[in-house]
Amino acid sequence: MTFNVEKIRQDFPILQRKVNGYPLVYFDNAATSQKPQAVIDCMVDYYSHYNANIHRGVHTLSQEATDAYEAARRKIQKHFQILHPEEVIFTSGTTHGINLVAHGFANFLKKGDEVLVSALEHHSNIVPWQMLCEKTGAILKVIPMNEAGELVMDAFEALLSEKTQLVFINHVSNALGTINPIAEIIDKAHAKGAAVLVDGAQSCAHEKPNLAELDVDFYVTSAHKMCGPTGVGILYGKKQWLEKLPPYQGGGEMIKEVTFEKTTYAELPHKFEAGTPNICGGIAFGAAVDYLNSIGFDEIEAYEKELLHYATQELLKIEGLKIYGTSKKKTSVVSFNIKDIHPYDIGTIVDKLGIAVRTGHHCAQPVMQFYKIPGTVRASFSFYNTKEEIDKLVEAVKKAKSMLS
Ligand code: C6P
Repeated sequence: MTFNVEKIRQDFPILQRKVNGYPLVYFDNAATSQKPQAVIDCMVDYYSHYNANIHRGVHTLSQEATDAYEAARRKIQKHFQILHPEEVIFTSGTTHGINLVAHGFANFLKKGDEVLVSALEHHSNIVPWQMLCEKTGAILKVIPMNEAGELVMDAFEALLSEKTQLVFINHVSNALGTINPIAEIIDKAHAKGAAVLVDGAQSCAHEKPNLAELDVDFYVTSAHKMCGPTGVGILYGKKQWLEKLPPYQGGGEMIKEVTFEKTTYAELPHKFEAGTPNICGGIAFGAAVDYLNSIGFDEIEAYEKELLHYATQELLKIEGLKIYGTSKKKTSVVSFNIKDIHPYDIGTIVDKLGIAVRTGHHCAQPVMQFYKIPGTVRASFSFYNTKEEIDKLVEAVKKAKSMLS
């Protein structure tokens, strides 16, 4: 398919709306992506025609819903190039997946063991591990970053040792857009016998990872970052890890047999899927994956690179504007500030002109502490954005600057 942004924009009904009297310019894609009609239709179809609980009923609706949910699991398995469908655990999102693994690792860690986190992480990939360390006496060490917002790989190698049990790292920094060298990190961690968890929340909308080839131990992401609904995501884990990890929650669906004396657990993936899941969300996640693949990840990557280049070039023409995160390897995120102006004020003024950006620490306070700033203005672009929209952002930021200086 040739990339036709105007045609693609028609797939997203929300892009037709106005905000404060101006056509919506949605540049908060790193927080959550917009949803194409195909995903919305899929959800309406589920609730209109075959809403039922799954894996439980012999009746037709339950069977249809179960089949659609399991078909979505296989679709997602194929998309992320995962070897076995039972290695795909449906979760409520990235945060849930990380907490599930951190909870399980309490069984494996002992006092003095080390776990490595990167300086670029979202709070979701910091706090659960701190809680784990408090519980087990393991030590959390931090892979530092440099001024460009890249990880210092020599320091990473120096931190790795036989004591390292686990490395957790995002593929892409949500605050800066830096793409981390995860293949290299996985290889080096494995050479020391450490397992690796990759947080794919910020990369999954921009590229298609090959998890089998990466040989990663755990991978987590959220559907809502990649045109799917909120409240659903996946945890991928290598079968041998998932079999070793204890269940995270107890309840219906995750059991083989329950007596008051003892409960035995269901096989994968159900062992980790207690309770009624987000059935509609899981099915719609499958529809989102289909949608993105129909556009094509090569096309998405190439187009977003153009947007990033253009936005960087045009924003830097504004005097006093500084971009945080200047790695050559970035997704389409521009995090910036203007000298002496609070990011919140810029965000508020551009919103009055219909432009949605995120302002603040982006749930990555350590990144802000590194730069000694309270936060940034973050514009994050998707394949349905245009250069004309970037021009509007540049004009709006200039206006904000003149009003606030
Ligand atoms: N980042 C952002 O504006 P959940 O909320 O579980 O779907 O995803 C959490 C999460 C974990 N890791 C990374 C790298 C993320 O970017 C996010 C979510 C959003 O940057 C909302 S805070």
